[in-house]
Amino acid sequence: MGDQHKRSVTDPSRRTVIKSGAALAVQGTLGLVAPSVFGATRTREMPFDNGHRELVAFPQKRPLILLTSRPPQLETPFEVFREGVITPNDAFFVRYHWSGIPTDIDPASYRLKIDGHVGNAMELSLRELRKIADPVELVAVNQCSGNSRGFSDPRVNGGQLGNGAMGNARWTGIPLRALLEKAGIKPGAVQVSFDGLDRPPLETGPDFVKTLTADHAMDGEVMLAWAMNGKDLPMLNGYPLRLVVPGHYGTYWVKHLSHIQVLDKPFDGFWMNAAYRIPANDCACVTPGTAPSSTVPIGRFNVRSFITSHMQDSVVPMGRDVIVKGIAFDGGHGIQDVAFSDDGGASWRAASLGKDLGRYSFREWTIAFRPNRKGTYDLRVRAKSRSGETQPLTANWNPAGYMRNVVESTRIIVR
Ligand SMILES: Nc1nc2c(c(=O)[nH]1)N[C@H]1C(S)=C(S)[C@@H](COP(=O)(O)O)O[C@H]1N2
Ligand SMILES: [Mo]
Repeated sequence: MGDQHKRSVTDPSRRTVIKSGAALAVQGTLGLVAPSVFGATRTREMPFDNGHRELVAFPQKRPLILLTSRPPQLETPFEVFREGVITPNDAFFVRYHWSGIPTDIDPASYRLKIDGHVGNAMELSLRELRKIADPVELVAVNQCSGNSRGFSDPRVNGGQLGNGAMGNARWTGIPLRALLEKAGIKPGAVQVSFDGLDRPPLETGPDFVKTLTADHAMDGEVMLAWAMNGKDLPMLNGYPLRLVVPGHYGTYWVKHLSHIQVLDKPFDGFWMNAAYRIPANDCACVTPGTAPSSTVPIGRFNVRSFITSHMQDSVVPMGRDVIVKGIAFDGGHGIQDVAFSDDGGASWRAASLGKDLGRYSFREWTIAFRPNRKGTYDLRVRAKSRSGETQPLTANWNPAGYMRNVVESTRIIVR
């Protein structure tokens, strides 16, 4: 897709670059055609019923697991997480709700509108927005509420995802608070709503609009981000500007931001009041097959950990150290420790934690274990956050399949 550096809005040569027709074509145009044109290069079987998937390469993306093509919903193949704790842009998952996604955005004419309960409503170009505050950087995980939903038992409706609807990136932008202050957010503001350039295909569908409480929006951590891992956001991940809501589920990370509205009364749109709600209790769970009596909007991630060095049924030799590695993360307290078991959870010992990239990032962990018999081993990993939260040993269930964080089991074969 061309030289990413030339496409960066941080590049001083941006103006000349985007004036040339060829550069514009890569900068602001997805060039979206039927995904079959890119070819289904491979297929894979997710480890649950009806788990047959194609791997398809959309623009700016390597082949990813195709859930739907209109709109694109793409899952990261799990082996990508073995490449490192930062998820490459071209492998980062993609989630949309409506097929009316933008495929062609001119960064020169793009504007972000901010209005509502503010003293000075504004419409800002990218250049003006970037001048509001010094840029900040944060490594943070973006994870879909329905990540791992396909493992729900009993099965639930919704995209049947494996564990790849998550990714960890270094985001660059400005604090949302700086913009809200510049716009003169007024006393009495209770919520802030966020809308992007995508639209439902029919007027009757509810536009994808999300809200944060005014306090959350003003916490100084929520970001308006234009770059991901040092490059422009890929079109499918929200070019040219998206919300980054550290520690919170992806549903709040609105892409292609176009309109921010400060509200003096609670928002009552579909995507807050009907969708993305969880049972109003500590486990966000109910007895499988039942409905919750009351719900609240989904919020922060619970704690999770994964083995990334070995896939199910990997074969390793007997009598030699096996280095097992993986990742852990939570909703922002940071990882306290990661316990590892090579005997299906009968005994546990502590893994070593890798470099700390911040409390919103994936945290690498590693441990050596020496299998001394042939046969299968059931490897498990269980993280604890600095708040003391740990992963459950049996899966919690809710009707939308949100927030799965059970201790996973990876079987390996020793020969
Ligand atoms: N404009 C817009 N932003 C959106 C969505 C959407 O449908 N439209 N989906 C949200 C959901 S549910 C998730 S999980 C994240 C996924 O971010 P990604 O596609 O960059 O991985 O985007 C969020 N932002
Ligand atoms: Mo999501």
